[in-house]
Amino acid sequence: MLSKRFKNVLLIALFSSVIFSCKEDDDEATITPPRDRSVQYVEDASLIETYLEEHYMTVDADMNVTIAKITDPLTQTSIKLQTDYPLQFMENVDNDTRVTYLKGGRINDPVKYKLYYILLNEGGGQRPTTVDSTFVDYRGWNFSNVEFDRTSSPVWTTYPAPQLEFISGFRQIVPLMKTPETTTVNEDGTTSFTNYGNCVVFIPSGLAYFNSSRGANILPYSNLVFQIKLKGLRYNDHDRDKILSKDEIYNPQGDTDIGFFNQDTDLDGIPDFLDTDDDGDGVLTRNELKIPGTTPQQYYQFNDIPACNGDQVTPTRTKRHRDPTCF
Ligand SMILES: [Ca+2]
Ligand SMILES: [Ca+2]
Ligand SMILES: [Ca+2]
Repeated sequence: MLSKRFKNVLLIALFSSVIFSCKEDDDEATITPPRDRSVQYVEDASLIETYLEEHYMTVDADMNVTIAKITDPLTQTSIKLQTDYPLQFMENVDNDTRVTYLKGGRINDPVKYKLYYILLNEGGGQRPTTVDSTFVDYRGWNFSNVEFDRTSSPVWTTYPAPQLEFISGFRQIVPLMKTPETTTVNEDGTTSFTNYGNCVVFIPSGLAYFNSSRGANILPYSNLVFQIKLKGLRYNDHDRDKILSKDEIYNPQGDTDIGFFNQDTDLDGIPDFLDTDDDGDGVLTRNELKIPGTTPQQYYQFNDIPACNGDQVTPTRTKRHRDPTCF
């Protein structure tokens, strides 16, 4: 049963890129056993603070960032102290890497990470969630400021994509940005974007490749820097039940799990956004969303889904597709 349900997920097209946490790279090496994640993070957190204190950044006309070691403190202000592009951070960030896509399948990582970032521009369009497909330009470099990857044009990300997922620290920063305000295809076939999300993020190794390497410039336990530009977005409906995945998250504050994987209406282990029958009553969610008497068949939009018998949703009466007594 599980494999049948997951087939939907696996049908999603996969896109390759160096920054996927791919397990098949020829130049990958993994140190085992891995270090204790909490111990490693103490070291990484210190290295990140030092990096932010000992480096400065310049931003060119295209809002591309270059970071270099401070050589003249009189003219170069550290990333931490400069005020043109304020350094911000998210606290208590969990590692959302998955061992399985079942509820409770998050990687065993107790660390509450601090994720530093600089939002160069928020963007004027729509905001993705961590499970939506995004169209991104990025550049990545290590703490020696050696670049290990850059896109020449935007690439699509997708999720979940077993074996090919973007690292946790990358995916969790993208929802801070919005897509372009306008996207224009020019006569010469190129595409122009205005007012798009643009940020720089400083990722501790625990939210990156941890004990694995990726070529010569990402050694095990490397903290990484990415500049990311959000150029496009596709809101996913992973289980094709006609409810966008971004709406299949009801309780983002989980205790054993987080975000989309914490909501499992019928407690069968499959989170709602991957479950074709959310309430487990044997009737597919998409069939519970049919509006009676419509030809061709119409479906309720998420916000309009009623409780049973078309009744109003209240704090004690849930939408009908999550009520196992209603089909
Ligand atoms: Ca869905
Ligand atoms: Ca379920
Ligand atoms: Ca159902």
